[in-house]
Amino acid sequence: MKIGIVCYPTYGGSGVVATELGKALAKKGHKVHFITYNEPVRLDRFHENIFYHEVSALDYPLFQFQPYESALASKIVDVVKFEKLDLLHVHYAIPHASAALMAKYILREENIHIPFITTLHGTDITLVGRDASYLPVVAYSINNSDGITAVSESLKRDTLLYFDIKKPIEVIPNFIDFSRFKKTNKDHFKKAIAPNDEKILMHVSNFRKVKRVEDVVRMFDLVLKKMPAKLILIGDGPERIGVEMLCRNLGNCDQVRFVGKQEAVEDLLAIADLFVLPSESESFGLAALEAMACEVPVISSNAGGIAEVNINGETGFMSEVGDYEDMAKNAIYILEDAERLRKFKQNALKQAQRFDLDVILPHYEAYYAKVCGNTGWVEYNI
Ligand code: GMT
Repeated sequence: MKIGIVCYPTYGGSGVVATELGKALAKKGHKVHFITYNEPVRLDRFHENIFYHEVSALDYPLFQFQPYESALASKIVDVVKFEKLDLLHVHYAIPHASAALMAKYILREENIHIPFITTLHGTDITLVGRDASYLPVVAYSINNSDGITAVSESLKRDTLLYFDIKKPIEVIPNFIDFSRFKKTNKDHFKKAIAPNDEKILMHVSNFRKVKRVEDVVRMFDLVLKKMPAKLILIGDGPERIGVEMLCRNLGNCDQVRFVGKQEAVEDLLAIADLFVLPSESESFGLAALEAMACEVPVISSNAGGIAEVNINGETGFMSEVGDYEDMAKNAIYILEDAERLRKFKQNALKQAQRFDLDVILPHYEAYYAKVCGNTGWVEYNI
């Protein structure tokens, strides 16, 4: 098939899922056209079946806000026509679904039919999309998508709760590429970070409020009172300064390391004993899945779709949002017994295998075929 993928090119769940999906589809012989305002960060090397089309929005002094949605819709029209795409797959509803819908309507005037699938990722529904400033457009463009997928059952429920959706939503969960995310020996990192064999706790996020990174630091502080430990915080974002201040106030800065955005997260996950994800809202929790693939158990909140990934008492533990004391208690329980920790690590890997890319990718391909009605794209099929 010739597939157009519209996504955010930045670090972050939806962009990562879209890019990894595109790369996997390209490997299977599909021609994948990324349509974004920057080259996606995970699109790091040349592949003969991957193409990149940059959306450039003309700036003009009149614009207080650049009309990106119009520029994107125009680019989609151009790429669909010129590259003769069979299908568009847009990730994160805002503003990608409405831009795709506008492009679809424009192309219809020229008798070109382009189906599009909208994949809902999380905050496009739970936080931003349901805000009155976007809701009518988001609801309309989801309802007029040719296919809708959500990354978890929980997100599907939330979508039906917040919007009047008239079409079926297919749940296709996030996936993991085990050729990249697996436990490897990084003893030299471990020695550098935890020279006295301290337990290593880890957190990866975009440091937005919804991630509750302060809870990570607070729970870690309680763990520290029971055993020697180190905390590695990966990522960057608006909350980072507040989190750094909290470490100073708690006096645990020597045990906490902020490493910023990292390309090779898997190299750091290889030395972690526990992953901490206390989010207030989380449609799936791809970061937790990446940790589990590297055999790292998860201490998390029970928000949203996390329960579909982290199995309470098996692959880690879940607590109520904000209950960092319970999170610390659970962390200590796992870490204080070597055999218990080993078992949790084993379970984490086993659970992650359910989300293997090779298992999930065929679901997307089958859904593409269903949405395209098995017509119109067969000639390009490999
Ligand atoms: O977590 C974020 O803030 C990034 C966000 C995104 O859309 O880029 O992630 C969302 O999509 C991921 C991939 O589907 C999910 O694994 C995350 O759980 C989800 N984040 C939230 O729901 C907060």
